[in-house]
Amino acid sequence: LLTLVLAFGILTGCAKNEFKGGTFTGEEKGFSSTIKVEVTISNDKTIEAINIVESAESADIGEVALPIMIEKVLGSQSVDVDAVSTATITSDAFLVAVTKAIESSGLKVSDLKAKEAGAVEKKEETLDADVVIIGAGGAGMTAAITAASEGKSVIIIEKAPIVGGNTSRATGGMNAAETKYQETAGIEDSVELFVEDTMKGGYEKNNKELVQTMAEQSASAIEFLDSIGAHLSDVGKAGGASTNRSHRPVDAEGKILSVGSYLVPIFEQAAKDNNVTFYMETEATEIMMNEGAAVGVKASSANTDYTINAKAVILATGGFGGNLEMVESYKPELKGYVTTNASTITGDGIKMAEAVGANLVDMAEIQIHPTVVQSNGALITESLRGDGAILVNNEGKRFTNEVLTRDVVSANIIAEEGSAAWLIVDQQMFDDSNVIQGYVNKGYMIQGDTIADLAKAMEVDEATLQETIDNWVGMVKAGEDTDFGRDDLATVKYDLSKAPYYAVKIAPGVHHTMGGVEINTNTEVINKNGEVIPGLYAAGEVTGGVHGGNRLGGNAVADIIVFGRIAGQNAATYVSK
Ligand code: FAD
Ligand code: MEZ
Repeated sequence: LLTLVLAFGILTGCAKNEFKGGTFTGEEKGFSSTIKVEVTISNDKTIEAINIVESAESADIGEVALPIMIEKVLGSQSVDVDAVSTATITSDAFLVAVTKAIESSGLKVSDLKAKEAGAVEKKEETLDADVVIIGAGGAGMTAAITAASEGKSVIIIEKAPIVGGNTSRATGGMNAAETKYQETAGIEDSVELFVEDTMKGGYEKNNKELVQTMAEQSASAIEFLDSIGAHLSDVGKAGGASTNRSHRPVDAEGKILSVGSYLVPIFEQAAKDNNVTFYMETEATEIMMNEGAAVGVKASSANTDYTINAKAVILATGGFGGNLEMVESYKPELKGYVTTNASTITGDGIKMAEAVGANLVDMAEIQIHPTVVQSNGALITESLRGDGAILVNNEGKRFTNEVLTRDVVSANIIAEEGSAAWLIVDQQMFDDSNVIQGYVNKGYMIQGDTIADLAKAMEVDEATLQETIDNWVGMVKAGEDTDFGRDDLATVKYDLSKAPYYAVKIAPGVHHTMGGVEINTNTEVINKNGEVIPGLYAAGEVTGGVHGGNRLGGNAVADIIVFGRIAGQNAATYVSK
């Protein structure tokens, strides 16, 4: 949830033909930070230099804010400049995000330099904890809260400048069955049905015991979230689910919120309240072993090399969807795809675990998500389709059941002309969703006062789009999708009958890495001989097996909370022995 206040201004005193950027501030719910940036742009619209005047706290803020600022620059100024200055970027993670943001906005980057680290002499420091956790995403922080609330001393190491990882990006919701929120809404569901849907969605390649554990403990995971002040009270539909089980937060006015940016500040606060110690911008490089058991972690920050002695280690580093080289090495056909992932999600935990003998499973099972903005990898949440948004092709016609599993919807989009499609929502959906309002504010969606206006903006045939939407409204009213057999039209939340309309052009992008470190239902890491590696636990996207050949939307947040709790609990028990 990012609200940006742009305070943009051309710096005065520049020589003629020289342009320098301006400053802006960003504010994010739960914490705030300020970034001040000077940008130098040459007359061929190459960014010659970026000077971060004040250090950025958040790579994500940079990813969103910088393109907006650059757009303002290029939109409000004829850029006939020829100035070069040296860039000073204070954080490598931020540099990566900024570079990605600039490139995705269609500009060239010619001279970005990371601050020279040369002069800093590194210290060495030894730390001790009962449990050390690598990665402050959803799985890591859930494990931390759980182990710390058992009275254990917990250190969590995070290589990014902010907590949250991919969890901060999670949008649509968290799957859970037999919850009090489903009961209140009169939704019938069961653990068995949740298991069945997940196994079917994963082509039965999933580790069924892990799936059973996730489904059985999903309702208590929702209770756990309630206990720390996170209430996922609205229940929507995700692709491949037989019923509504995607739990999501709403604001005081009942508007739907993104699940991840809602949860992460609550996790962070709960962890701090339980005396968990965070080491930020600190990268774990090695799991320390003694006589076959994990006994700590080596890690490094800009000025310190750490040896962290611990009685148990929990890996929670996420997957490798932000490392497109690694993605390509396991699945060459994904070369050239954009990614929805944060740039820090690079498979480090998988590599560290493999180095100490862990078995890896399902590494080639990598998911593409159907609805991704191609200029920057921004995900357009599947929950919009679950709520009633439709997909149309370049002719303005529907071509798929929108709530099939995401691998199938992706394949159906790829089969269309241009391998892309449009997702359409109406004013009612816009009014009820902070998420959609965010997409419009970020410039992802175009608007039309009427269907004809929207068709013009999309450059599709007006009569065809009109017919598609009229037909859809009629089918929702009748409760039956006679075109593509979508089976939820009797209960779908919105019918697309209220103008104005909004559309976003999308195509598939790399989204989730289903493979990773093998674990058992206690989250203990398994070695290549099928034995437990004592003291080593893993939870979340770093693991493999839960999602098999295709993850269902909403199942990753269930995975990280359920297995994060199990990892925290079992690590605490192990260190007490
Ligand atoms: P992450 O949250 O990715 O956290 C891993 C952390 O480890 C990161 O902070 C990273 O910086 C850190 N780290 C990595 N390597 C190191 C190292 N060497 N040293 C120190 N720290 C390290 N799933 C759903 O169920 N529902 C959704 O609605 C949903 N929406 C999504 C939307 C987007 C755009 C994306 C990308 C994913 C979405 N997912 C969703 C998937 C889900 O968000 C992730 O699978 C899940 O959050 C992963 O959580 P995690 O804790 O395992 O890892
Ligand atoms: O589980 C997911 O990845 C998910 C629901 C994403 C989304 O479309 O919101």
